[in-house]
Amino acid sequence: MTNSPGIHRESPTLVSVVIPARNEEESIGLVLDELFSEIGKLADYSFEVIVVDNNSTDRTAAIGAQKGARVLKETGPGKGKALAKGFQEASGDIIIMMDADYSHSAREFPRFLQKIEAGCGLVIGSRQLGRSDEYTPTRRFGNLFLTGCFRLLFGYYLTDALNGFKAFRKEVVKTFPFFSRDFEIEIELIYYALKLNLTVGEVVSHERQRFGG
Ligand SMILES: Nc1nc2c(ncn2[C@@H]2O[C@H](COP(=O)(O)OP(=O)(O)OP(=O)(O)O)[C@@H](O)[C@H]2O)c(=O)[nH]1
Ligand SMILES: [Mg+2]
Repeated sequence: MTNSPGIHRESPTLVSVVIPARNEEESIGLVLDELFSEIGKLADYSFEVIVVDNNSTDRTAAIGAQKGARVLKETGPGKGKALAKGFQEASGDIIIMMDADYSHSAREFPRFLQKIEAGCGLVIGSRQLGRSDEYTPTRRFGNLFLTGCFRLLFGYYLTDALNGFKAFRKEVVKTFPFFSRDFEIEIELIYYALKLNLTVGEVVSHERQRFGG
């Protein structure tokens, strides 16, 4: 981070940003423009940016590459499969995953990274704490239900387990094979972090309205 007090490093920590994207040509350029601008301010880290596309029928992959991301193609369908591919290819010590629809902002990266530096193995951006422009009652209920389950099963209080804006240490995705096809990968990630006895934390995160269809 820019001039973070007390942090002096020999070489910057590598962070891999993994972005699953399917038919996001309207937003992926904006997301990457904001991202490259923000990471330029974080001097204590270096970044690799990976967009994982599968079966897009629009210009998502072309725009991703043109903006400077490494674009991977996953043949199997689903966000879960795309993320697993990105995790496999990521070489950072820390991985940040975020959506391609402009809901998540790289401006929030410092919060996530600080929480990891403070000892968390996995950090979730919480829309419950940071509010959302597109939280529906069904989503809120789903999240509250899951929150309750986690509390009962693991004694953990999480306010927004399902958010796709997360940061974690590489062990979380380099130790076990992933089975999820779709959005259940959010739970698989938390499960693996807990299995590794890592601390799971949350940061305030604001969800913007998705940009484009
Ligand atoms: N590669 C890939 N990415 C996907 C797939 N399905 C969804 N995504 C991406 O995963 C992220 C989250 O998907 P969204 O469609 O935004 O899901 P959501 O936020 O629950 O729903 P919205 O309210 O429509 O934004 C986005 O970046 C999508 O492009 C898929 O099959 N393959
Ligand atoms: Mg979305």
